[in-house]
Amino acid sequence: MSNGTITVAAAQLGPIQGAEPRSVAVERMIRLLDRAHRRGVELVVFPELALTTFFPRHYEKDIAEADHWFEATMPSNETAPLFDIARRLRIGFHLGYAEITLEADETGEVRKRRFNTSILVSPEGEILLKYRKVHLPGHAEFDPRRVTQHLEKRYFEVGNLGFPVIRAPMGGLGGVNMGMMICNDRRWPEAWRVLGLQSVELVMLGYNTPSLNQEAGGFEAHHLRVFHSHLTIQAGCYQNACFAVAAAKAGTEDGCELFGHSIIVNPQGEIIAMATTWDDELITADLNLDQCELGRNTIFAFEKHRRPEAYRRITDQVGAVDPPVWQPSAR
Ligand code: CDT
Repeated sequence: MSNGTITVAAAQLGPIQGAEPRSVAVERMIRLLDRAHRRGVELVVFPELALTTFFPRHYEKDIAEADHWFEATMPSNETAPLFDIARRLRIGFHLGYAEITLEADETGEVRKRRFNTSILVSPEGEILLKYRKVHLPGHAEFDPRRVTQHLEKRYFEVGNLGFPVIRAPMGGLGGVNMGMMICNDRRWPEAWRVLGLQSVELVMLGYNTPSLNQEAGGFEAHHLRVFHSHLTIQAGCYQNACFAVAAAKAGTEDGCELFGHSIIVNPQGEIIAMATTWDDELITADLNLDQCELGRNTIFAFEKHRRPEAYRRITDQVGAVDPPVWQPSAR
């Protein structure tokens, strides 16, 4: 049986400055959608927090002072034009944004909750799937040693929707198994495997990654930052026999450099398209979903080869423990 081919794009965004309103970003995204349409693209992936600057670099003592970066509804007045144009062009899209919601927490208390969220929107303009970022990097309090803050742990709660996958029509195809992760999630093989265990064929992910790792004291070379980003996406695709479309925010935002290098990867782990600018840029590829079959039916036929009884530490334990120390046998 043929699963068919879908034409996809990663719509990398150049920098969005803190002072720029949503309407500027939305206009740029509409231009990219238009360009995508002219190239026959059926599904466009926009980055993480695509509507604003990467605001977790800005500290607010009172978290509520940061609420203006968040969306309380989707679509909102400002994002409705994006939904309208996509619907008119019959293009599906993936969008990352900061979500604020009044929702019950695990104790049942209804309160303001904030998540780093992405959605998948159908060519008819319907939200097919929502994901809330699970792996939140950075720190919760102002860190005076850092030149630039990374306050995701301050502004967002850990996502509570797991790693969902949905099968839905997309482009000319009757059904594509689609899942999402956001930025730092791509570095965690557990996230990929949870998607793989739901037969994901296409993983969409957006990211904002600074060129400088301040936790490494500036000693991690720029080329390694890009290498590690690509390495994790390529490994995730290969080990789970799926495609990925990874769209970056790029360039210098509010004085902080983001490294871009958006890519599209096939189930062999090969990069089949890559952005070469640090600006708004559309990279496209035709994905033949039959290419997921080889890995899925041979080396990564999960049902034949996985041994979950040997993986219990993965769900039972969070941090690493020390191994037992070898003792020389008594003579
Ligand atoms: N947005 C995001 O998750 N960025 C992280 C940078 C971590 S540096 C504190 C990433 O993993 O790319």
